[in-house]
Amino acid sequence: MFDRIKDSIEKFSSKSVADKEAVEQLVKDIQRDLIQADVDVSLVSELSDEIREEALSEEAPSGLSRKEHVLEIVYSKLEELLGDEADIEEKPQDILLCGLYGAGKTTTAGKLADFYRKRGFKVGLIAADTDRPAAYEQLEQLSEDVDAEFYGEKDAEVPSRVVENALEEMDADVKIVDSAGRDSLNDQLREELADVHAVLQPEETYLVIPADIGQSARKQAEKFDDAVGITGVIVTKMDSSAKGGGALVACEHSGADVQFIGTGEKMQDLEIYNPVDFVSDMIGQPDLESLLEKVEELDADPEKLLEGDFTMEDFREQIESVTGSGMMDDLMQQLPFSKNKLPDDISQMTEEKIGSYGVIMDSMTAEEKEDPSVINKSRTERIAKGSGTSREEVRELVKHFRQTKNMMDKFDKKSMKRGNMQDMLGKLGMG
Ligand SMILES: Nc1nc2c(ncn2[C@@H]2O[C@H](COP(=O)(O)OP(=O)(O)O)[C@@H](O)[C@H]2O)c(=O)[nH]1
Ligand SMILES: [Mg+2]
Repeated sequence: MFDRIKDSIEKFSSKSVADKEAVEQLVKDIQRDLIQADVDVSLVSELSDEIREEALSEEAPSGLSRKEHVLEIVYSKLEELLGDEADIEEKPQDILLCGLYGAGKTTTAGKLADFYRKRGFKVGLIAADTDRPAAYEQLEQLSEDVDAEFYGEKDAEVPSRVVENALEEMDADVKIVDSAGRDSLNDQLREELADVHAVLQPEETYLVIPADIGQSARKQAEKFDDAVGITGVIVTKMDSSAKGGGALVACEHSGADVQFIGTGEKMQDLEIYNPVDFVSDMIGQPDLESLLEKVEELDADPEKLLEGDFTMEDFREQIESVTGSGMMDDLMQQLPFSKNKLPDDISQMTEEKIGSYGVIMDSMTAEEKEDPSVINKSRTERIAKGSGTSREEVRELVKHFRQTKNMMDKFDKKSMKRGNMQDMLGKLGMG
């Protein structure tokens, strides 16, 4: 899907120097590639600005070459653009699939059945497409192929009634409902889906979208969300469209996360959405591996990589030293930033919160405290477990840290680092 970007990155990698001209060329190439993949122009322009700014203004950390530094920036920006990794729960659940004609709903129903059956669940497929005569047979056949229980009623007219009966008849851990599509989301479809939803009360309502609609996936996701309340999107036909990238980005930016992608017509052609995989592909595995290895080596000696940077430990010192003293409040008043750029009022933090932050930090590795940007979904999970807190709390801490770091970066880092607030207050004429 992102073959073009891969080529552009290869072209950049093969240059002897990563000078301004090379960076500009890379940004231009990636821009063109993303627009060809039908990614929203304003998002593309934002991303190019960010890459350009960071790659040209930041010094490469010692130990990384300039080229490696640029690649790392590109890598993280693309990952950001592609949104979050899916969070698929492997537990008993009811799933409703909805979408327009030909989106791949029925095929995906079969794929999901296969996915959960392989993970040890008893799976049932329910044919609630009463609109198309052949829909019943298609799903029945797929059920056989993937070894799932099947429920359908030939010549049924009311989908919600079929689902009602299926729920009584079926003994499955994971029940997947295949619904009817239309050419567009009209009132009839809206009503039909709402009725099915009310009867099934599914844990997951996935909108199935074909990759070839590109960035218009965003509008569609918003419309279906209004109509039935979707919990995620499955983008199909990623194997056969050049606009898949645009569709993924559009969904992720509509607030509806992509959960799975369909990559072919066969039952096993379903993947959990993971942007890191895509980006790894783009950067080229060997390059990326050597880059990450290098970063890891540097991590062993954090002084070298992040000299002078504001770390999680500094953050801890700081909240412990200034909260409750009223100092932070005074300071905030003096800062030349708009209100919305400020961290959620640090001075209001309670002892309790400081305590829980401390416990969370204790569950982080040295690497994570040095550079919290490595804290991905699975690390968040581990830290939450280890500290007996929730993922939300861990995320909140990381966010809080980031906001503070952004603010601190604008000050003399060294004086902040020593926790010497007096220094800073002095500079502001308050000491
Ligand atoms: N290449 C490819 N084809 C797919 C994929 N998913 C579905 N299809 C094809 O798209 C067509 C419509 O699929 P179907 O499941 O019947 O769509 P529905 O109308 O939404 O139920 C069929 O020919 C499928 O084989 C996919 O991920 N890749
Ligand atoms: Mg169908």
